[in-house]
Amino acid sequence: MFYDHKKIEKDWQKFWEENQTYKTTDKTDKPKFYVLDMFPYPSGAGLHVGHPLGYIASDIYARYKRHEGFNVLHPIGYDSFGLPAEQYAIQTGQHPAVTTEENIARYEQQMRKIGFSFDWSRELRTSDASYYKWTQWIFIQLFDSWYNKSTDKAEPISELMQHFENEGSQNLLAFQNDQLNFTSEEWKSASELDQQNILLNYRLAYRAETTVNWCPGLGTVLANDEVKDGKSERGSFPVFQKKMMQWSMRITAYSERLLKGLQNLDWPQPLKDAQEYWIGKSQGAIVTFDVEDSVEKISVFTTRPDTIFGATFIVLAPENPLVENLTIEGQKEEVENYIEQTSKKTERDRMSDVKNVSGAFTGTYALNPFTNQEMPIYISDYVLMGYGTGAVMAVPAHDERDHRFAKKFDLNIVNVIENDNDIQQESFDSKDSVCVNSEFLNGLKYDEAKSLIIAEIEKKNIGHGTTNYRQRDAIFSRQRYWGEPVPIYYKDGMPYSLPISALPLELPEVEKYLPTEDGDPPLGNAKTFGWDEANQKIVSTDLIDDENVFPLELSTMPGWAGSSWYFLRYMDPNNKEVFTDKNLSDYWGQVDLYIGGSEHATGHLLYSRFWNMFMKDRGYINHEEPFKKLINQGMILGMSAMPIIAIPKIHNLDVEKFYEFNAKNIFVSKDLIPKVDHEYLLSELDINLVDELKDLMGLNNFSENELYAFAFQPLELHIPVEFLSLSNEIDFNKTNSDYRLFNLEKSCIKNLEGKFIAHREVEKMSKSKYNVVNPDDICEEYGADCLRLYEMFLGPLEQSKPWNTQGLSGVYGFLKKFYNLYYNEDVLEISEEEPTKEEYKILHTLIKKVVADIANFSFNTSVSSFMIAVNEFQKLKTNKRKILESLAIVVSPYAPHICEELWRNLGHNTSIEFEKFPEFEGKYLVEDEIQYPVSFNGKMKFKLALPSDLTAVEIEEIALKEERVLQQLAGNHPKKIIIVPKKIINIVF
Ligand code: ANZ
Repeated sequence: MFYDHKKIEKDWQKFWEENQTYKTTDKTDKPKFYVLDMFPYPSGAGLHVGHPLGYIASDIYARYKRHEGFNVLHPIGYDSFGLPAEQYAIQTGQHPAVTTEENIARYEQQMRKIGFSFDWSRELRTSDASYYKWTQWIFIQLFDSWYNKSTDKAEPISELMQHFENEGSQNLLAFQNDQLNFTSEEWKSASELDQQNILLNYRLAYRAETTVNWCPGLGTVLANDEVKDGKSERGSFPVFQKKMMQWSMRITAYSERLLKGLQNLDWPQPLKDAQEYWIGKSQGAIVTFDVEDSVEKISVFTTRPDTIFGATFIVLAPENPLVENLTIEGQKEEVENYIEQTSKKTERDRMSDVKNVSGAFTGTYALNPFTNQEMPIYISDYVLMGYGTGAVMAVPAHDERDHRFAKKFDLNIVNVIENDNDIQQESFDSKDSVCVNSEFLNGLKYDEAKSLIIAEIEKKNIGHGTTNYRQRDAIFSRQRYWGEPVPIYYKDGMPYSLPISALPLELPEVEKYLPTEDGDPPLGNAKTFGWDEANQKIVSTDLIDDENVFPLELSTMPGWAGSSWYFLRYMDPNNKEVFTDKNLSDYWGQVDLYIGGSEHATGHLLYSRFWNMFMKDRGYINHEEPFKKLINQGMILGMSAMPIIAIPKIHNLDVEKFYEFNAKNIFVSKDLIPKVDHEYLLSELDINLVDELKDLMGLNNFSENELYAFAFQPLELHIPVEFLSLSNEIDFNKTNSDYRLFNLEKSCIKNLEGKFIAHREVEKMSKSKYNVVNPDDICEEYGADCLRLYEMFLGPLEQSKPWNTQGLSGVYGFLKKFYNLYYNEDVLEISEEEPTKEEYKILHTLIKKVVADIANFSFNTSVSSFMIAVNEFQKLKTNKRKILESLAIVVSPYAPHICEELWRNLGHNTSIEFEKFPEFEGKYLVEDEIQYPVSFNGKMKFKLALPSDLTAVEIEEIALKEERVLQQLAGNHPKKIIIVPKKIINIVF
């Protein structure tokens, strides 16, 4: 029977849509299971075959869980705010909403073609006002909360105000920007503005001055990874470190919980390690140093207080506010120059540039409280302002960076730890080292010395033990258009949140998506973006008078805002009253399985854990961690195609020069390379071309032999993979119509059959490498079921693997064979007979394997098991209903369309999706016959089939009557018979 994948898939996709087969209900007695994919950013390029890899895996899992009787939530949506649509808008004037809409339509169409069992009725888009209304609502909750260290959770800001009212800042343990001290009276008599200022110090969403990468050329703040060598990656504009008022999220309040929570998550270890490293917990001490002839004091954070006897100088971050007061007149110029010079470097550059130490001397000295030695105070950019206190006590004998600095500036190096002389902090081994050079600590080991010295520091009242985290608060504002407006307005410069009733604060229309002439973000161009406080509505920007109508926040939220809580919205996506009904978030709870890329390790996955914990603190949901189990799918790599170029190997002539002279390229068909010799090339080369080459390169003085020595290598001139046949032959009809490759054919030396074979190389799949394979084409030619099976078949889910279109035909062949098991020629032929033991054995071997594979996310090995089983059934001409029905269910999570079709052909009129997954029965795998190898004097002569449940005595009895045994014995008497039941028969005579 012809396997008409196109018709079958179209029919079933229509059926699923019309019948809402995958619509999830919330009212059921079934246990729940939540399978989530990281939702895509709908880019203009559409999906390539690499994108659905994780979606196929999660879809198989979701379908399997439905067969197992779970109520499965398997939704999809779009992370649809973001930069590419905005950049496109800047270039073309096209509204980002329009581009986004078009891209989403394309994504949806592509995904529907692959037959995912998403509940499309729950689809959400972060750029829809009905969604971002709740993102803004969460922002306001964060703005209205503070973190109480005593209860270890976020609490409403009203409770903090109550505390201030009752006892001022006394007895308050909170996460805050600055340590504030005031009484209840002071609070009560403070002006409204002062009170708000105080509260801002505690809010979880707060505004503060932060050092950012400011790019005036682009008019925006850039993230660290958007800056390369002091310039913007896009446009190469200079980037400066600048202090700006920015919205931040107090994620640091959650550092310890984020760290602890990792222990109970079923996530890949490298991902947990990445989060742990990012959070970066360090235990140490804050120590305060007196400054000679000054009232100033310098606090440093150190993880190695045990080395304080070797602290010989102090280094401040160039931005440290102390620098100004501590710099003497004579050093001012040097210090200021240095500050100017380092302001161009990003923090990342500063941290990675460990070789080139630089700095400047302030001219003042601190005193080491333990040695009473003078410590010169320097500034250097290896000390960061945002970490610890922005100052270090430098111990050049035991810290590598301090050591380099001391060498450069000729400073004292005092060794205080034995066996720590390689000064590698990382290689510091607490077990072997002991303190030396100070009577106080001599002979002590690391841990003992550390506790002792911290106790001493505390006793001297010059510091205390402390824990520090590398993680910083997350900057939350972006000077961009295509993001969620921040629901804040300003009164006397102070931020106030909009009332909830005013949400959503819709993204206003603007004429230009660029910053305004005054340097305001693009929202500064909006004509209607003022807040009328009395009438509680958005009004014309012209009406802003700072009395009745106030300006709204002009920056928008970052990309991670919408993605930090979308998994909660899927539970109740259409609710207009709340972000999600509490009963529903209780029912669905954690995401049981989350599949997505490892690139989100420290961004999205940290932020969403933070928001989830916050929502729990405030009582909106009941679970602390959002994602119970997580899997990172690997990448599907592309097979790029490029021509092989012949490069003249002439002494004195380098390849660069060859191109500089604009010599014509000579490409050689790949299959010629092993055979090609200079003679051949010579005969193939157009003689004019040779002369031209010589001319161009001024090579007349070279002998022919020298000229025709060639090296061969692929040239980075990517040829679109769709221009190639399966045997990698380039179709010049296609290249000739591509402007980049217009002249390619003229420079090609083809093989004897007149073909030109390209070189293939594994690279990242990307539009820029012209190696992208579109899943639509595969669905068209081989079908979605084939694509799904093939993507799984490529290899273990977590690994990266190259795409190879050729492999599809094998899987397609399997599907045809599978389909035809149910047919005799063109007639569906199903027998109601009881299957044989052998048939049951094949089926149950398969069930066992597939169940174990799905549990281990080892989808690739299931596909080969399907192939083996179908081959075996085919050999047996199996057509028994009991086998074929189970087989269809077992294959259906992987290849749902074909299985639905077969299921219906078997006489069912409901979807196969909710059929119970066949249960594995071990009894079918028990061997009832054993093939015993029979050996004589140690040599195996033949095999004897015996029932598997015989005892040694019974086996011996039968064996000694066996004709072939008697023959071998040839009348001799056996001296010894060794029998191991189920294994061997060994006869010695
Ligand atoms: C003295 C010392 C001696 C240090 C020694 C290290 C080794 P982690 O583990 O990452 O927390 N440090 C403190 N604040 C800094 C800043 N703002 N910028 C750059 N470096 C800073 O690192 C903590 C250590 O890094 C601290 O301990 C301090 O140097 C330095 F043998 O103090 B140490």
